[in-house]
Amino acid sequence: MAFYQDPPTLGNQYDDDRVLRSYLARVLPREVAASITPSLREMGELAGGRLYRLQLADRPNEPKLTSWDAWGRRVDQVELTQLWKEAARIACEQGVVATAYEQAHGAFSRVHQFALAYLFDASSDVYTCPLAMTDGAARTLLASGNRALIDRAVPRLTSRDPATAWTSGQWMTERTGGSDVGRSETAARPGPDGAYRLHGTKWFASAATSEMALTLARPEGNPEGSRGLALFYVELAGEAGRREGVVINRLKDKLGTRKVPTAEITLDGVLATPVTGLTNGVRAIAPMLNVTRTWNAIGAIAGMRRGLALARSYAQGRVQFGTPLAEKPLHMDTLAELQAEFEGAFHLTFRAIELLGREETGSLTDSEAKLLRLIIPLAKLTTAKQAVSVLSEVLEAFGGAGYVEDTGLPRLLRDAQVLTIWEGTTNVLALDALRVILKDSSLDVLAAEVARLLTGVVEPKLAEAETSASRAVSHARAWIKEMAAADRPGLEAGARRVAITLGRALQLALLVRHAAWAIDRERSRTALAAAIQFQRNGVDCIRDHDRDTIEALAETRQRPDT
Ligand code: MFK
Repeated sequence: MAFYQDPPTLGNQYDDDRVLRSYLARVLPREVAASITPSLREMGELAGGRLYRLQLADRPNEPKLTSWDAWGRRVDQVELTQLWKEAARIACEQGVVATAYEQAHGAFSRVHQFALAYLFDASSDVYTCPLAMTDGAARTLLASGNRALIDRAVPRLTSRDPATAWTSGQWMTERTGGSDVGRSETAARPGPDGAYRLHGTKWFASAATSEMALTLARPEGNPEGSRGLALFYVELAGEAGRREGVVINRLKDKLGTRKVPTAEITLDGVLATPVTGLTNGVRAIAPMLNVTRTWNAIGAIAGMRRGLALARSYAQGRVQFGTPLAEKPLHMDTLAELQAEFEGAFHLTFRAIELLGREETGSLTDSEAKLLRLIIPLAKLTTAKQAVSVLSEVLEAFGGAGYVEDTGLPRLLRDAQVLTIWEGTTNVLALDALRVILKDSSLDVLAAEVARLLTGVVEPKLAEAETSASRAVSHARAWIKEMAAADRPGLEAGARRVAITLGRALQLALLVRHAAWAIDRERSRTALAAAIQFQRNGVDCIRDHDRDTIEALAETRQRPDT
């Protein structure tokens, strides 16, 4: 009899997720947990069942752009794949955005909503991209106070009815820069009627099928730089075929996120409404950045969790050298390292989400507001890096099968790579975190958060992890203080290592807190194992010789032959 390997399988993705269920049991009041569990279980069933099967079947398909009709008319129609059409319906009906705005459970509504998004994401081939932008647009419009735009768009962006729901684009990137947005060239010109029309090119317009977009443009006569930009609302809904004043030049040929119809578009006089004045567009769109960066972290933890669920299932069924991989110490040690990274990333992401929920319900203290401003870039950049490295290892855990497209596994790694790039690269986010640290006392707040998390932990096996977390924060504080006083370029050059150290220290402190709770309340030591393993994986990435390196680099730069 010829041998055929059984593929890995998935069960209900809520019931199978110890980390999610244990976390929710810790943070949610009992009645909130009881009320939201059916919706999470339903999403878990879809994500491990029907939607997952559709995802595998839809794997070879990609969105298609038709630029012209048979008779030569420009149409610019984007046809989505079956998976995305189904994902759009499910996301809408299950309230993957709406739950946050209905606020049935006050500040915990954000936890509920992002738990749904986390379960949904890994089976949706990044349909969470348009959802992230939709959520960000709703939050930005609400923050703007523009009553007419709020009344027009927010009910549609947060609808549970697929017939009337909208998604939003976020058109920021231009050829001049994805990071240095202040160099944007798109011009906003008022017509005789006073209405603005936009002229320019957007270089990465993700999810080109949205019914509206928020975008930046420079009103004519405004100064250069980001303060001269304004935030505009562009409506694209309600027309079959081509959108007036918007030309889709082509869809991007990307490494991953192949189901996302990311377009280069020309804005050729499209009507646009200023959202909040005619200046300071970057400041006005910042609420969107903070929401979409949180979604980015959700994408990272969902990808890691899916990769590990598949790798664990495979390890049970794959026999090599006489025993299943699941019984091989080295294979299980490798998976344990990855699991610890996932669990750290999970707890950091959901801590940011708890704070976001409190901000939106007006229950955030001043110091929590500072923590939130810092924790979002830290969570975004740290979890994205973890996702790439964990998912690379996950592919390896399958041997050759992990490298073969029709297993569906390579997509996991390709889709993770974007998480380090869009919504701000690791370096841009590290500099954002550094700016926040230098501007206000948010590092004091972060240190206090770590101290709070570690207070009252009595389990002796957690002692080393506690010490690592608090030492890493102290090291980061001392390093920043020294470098800020002495050497600005050195400070900037080390920003990524400091940011990752702070992200990892917070992750470890959260793991310790959760492990102590799980020992006490669930009589479980599984989270303890993750905390110990995470500490062994390493926390502090700061290099004390950074300053010497910078000086050496500065010297070599002065020599023309190097
Ligand atoms: C599952 C995954 C889902 C993810 C979906 C993703 C969809 C993909 C769509 C995209 O990728 S869209 C492109 C995303 N682009 C970026 O994220 C831009 C990256 N670049 C930056 O973030 C730069 O740091 C930034 C453009 C913000 C720098 O610009 P500037 O011109 O140097 O701005 P500056 O002076 O730092 O900030 C201007 C104001 O905004 C300041 O306020 P004030 O005017 O009051 O001084 C800042 O404090 C404020 N600000 C900036 N970032 C903020 C913020 N406020 C709050 N939160 C922030 N994050």
